[in-house]
Amino acid sequence: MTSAIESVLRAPQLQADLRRIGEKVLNQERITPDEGVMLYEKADLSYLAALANFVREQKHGNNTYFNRNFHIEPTNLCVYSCKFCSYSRLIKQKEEGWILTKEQMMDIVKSYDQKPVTEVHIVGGVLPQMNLAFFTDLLRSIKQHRPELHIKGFTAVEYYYMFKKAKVNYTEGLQLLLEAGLDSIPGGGAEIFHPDIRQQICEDKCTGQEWLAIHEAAHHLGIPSNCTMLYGHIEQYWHRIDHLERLRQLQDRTQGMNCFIPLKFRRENNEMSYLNEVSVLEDLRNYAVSRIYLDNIPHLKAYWPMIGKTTTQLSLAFGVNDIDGTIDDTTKIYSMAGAEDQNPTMSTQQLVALIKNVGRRPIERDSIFRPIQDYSEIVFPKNEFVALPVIQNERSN
Ligand code: V47
Ligand code: SF4
Repeated sequence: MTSAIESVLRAPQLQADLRRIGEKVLNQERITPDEGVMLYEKADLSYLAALANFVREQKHGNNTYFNRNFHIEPTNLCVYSCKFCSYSRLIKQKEEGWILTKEQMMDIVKSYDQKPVTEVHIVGGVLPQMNLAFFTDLLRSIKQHRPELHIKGFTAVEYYYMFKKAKVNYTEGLQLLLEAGLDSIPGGGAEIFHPDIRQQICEDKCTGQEWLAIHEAAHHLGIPSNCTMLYGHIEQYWHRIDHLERLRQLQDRTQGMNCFIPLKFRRENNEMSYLNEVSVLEDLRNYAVSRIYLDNIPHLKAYWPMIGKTTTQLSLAFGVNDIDGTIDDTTKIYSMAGAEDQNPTMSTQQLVALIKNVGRRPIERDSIFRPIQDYSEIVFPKNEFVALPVIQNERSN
């Protein structure tokens, strides 16, 4: 039987340079930066889908992952002034924001005591009082209260600021947080690494090189991380490829990144509201090229609170194999920036249905992508969570 990729490669009208790229993908060879740009600029969406889906199925078959998580956003005030961020305007405009105390954050953790969540994702604005000592204390308290809860905490931007203030180097700072209970690092703060764009959209926070160096230091300490790219604003395709190339090179050195998450620029309530948002077709194109280009990063995530549930379903045909988690209405980053879902939350049952409805296999995973439960054969009783035996020691890749 001919696979989808083999049939698109045989299409007589396919341009020779695009066919060569497709053959490379079929042979599992790496594509070059110029070929990456060419895919963005010239390839049909259907061609990209065939190539990206091939890569996705080589890596993960039909498996589509999600987890059960909640967020803590310690503050929505920030000393930095990223133009795309709906948080940063708050300090300038002296609007009311929130700053949570450690006790308030522990109350959020405790409110999940009876719930089967596996991960807390901590990310927020940057403030001087939220320093290294404050966060090591918070992590210790979370681990004391619920040792098995995975803490995915703080972007490289937050680390850069807190380590500088504490006068420690990246390794020393990360080591202190690791000892306090940090388990992994989320992918935020990467935006677009290229200085020409970074200067225009977020000039005062850490550089692309500093972001990459912090993740590299974490990987050397055995702390895994994710990575992101903020796309669909003033960047051009070659800036996106430059970004993906820097991530691919880091991953070649360390193999420390689990997952890449493209983040679509949303325009409400920020200083870049004059821009239009890119279309769903562009979102899908971007997922596909990312999947093809990042041959060494195992997982590609569609973050559903940002792009919405329908595009998330579509993305599963364009290379995506992970859709993040239940979230439980605990993040405000995207609802403040104009995402459709103002109160993002999905039950396990809804996540499973979203995946099954497009013919994929729903698997609950832990934070480092080890399978916990295969939901493909599970029928949910109405409005009930079913506790089931877990998959033992099986890795997803
Ligand atoms: O770095 C801020 C982005 C990021 C906007 O690692 C915006 O699993 C679009 O990194 N439009 C933080 N994006 C969130 C983040 C993240 C999210 C989900 C999962 C993971 C993970 C990480 O949010 C920031 C910035 O790139 N952001 N404002 C905006 N208007
Ligand atoms: Fe601060 Fe992060 Fe927003 Fe930039 S993106 S202003 S660093 S919260």
